[in-house]
Amino acid sequence: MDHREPVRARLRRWYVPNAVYFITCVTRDRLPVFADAGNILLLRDTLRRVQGLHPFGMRGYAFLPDHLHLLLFVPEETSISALMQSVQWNYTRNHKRAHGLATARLWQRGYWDHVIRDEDDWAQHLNYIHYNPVKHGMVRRAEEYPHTSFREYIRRGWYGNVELEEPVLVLTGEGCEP
Ligand code: NI
Repeated sequence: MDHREPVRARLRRWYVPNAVYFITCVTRDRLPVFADAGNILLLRDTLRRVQGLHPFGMRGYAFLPDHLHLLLFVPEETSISALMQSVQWNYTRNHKRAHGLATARLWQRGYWDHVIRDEDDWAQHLNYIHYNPVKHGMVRRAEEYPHTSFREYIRRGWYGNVELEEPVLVLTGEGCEP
């Protein structure tokens, strides 16, 4: 499958209120926008600001150089597509401002989403997110990568002392691979 066309590959999109979404979005032409720690700070700031416009709960994240994985609680009043459009649009605006660019096309169009079905599905996707930097060869152990929610989970004791290993269940479906 072509990972660059996650949205067009899906003909229909539906909206589930009060749901947790696993989201993957990819930079345009795999540009390593988030290899720059300053851009990751800008992204974190953008996400916080967008939260004021389209309320959501951040449940997990991995910011990789050329794509993002997010686990988001989306309350009834928020539309996931409006939320993700806002994240991409506002990040681009902030990025242009920060780097003094007149134009910037930073995102591959759209994003891929999956509605979390149950607790097992939740755990599987959360582990997938936290293990992702290892999967992509960025680090050897999940805790070595600073731009995921893994350390916060550890700090809060939500993982106990268990070392994160590669998830046993492999995610299938479009858009998971990035
Ligand atoms: Ni990935």
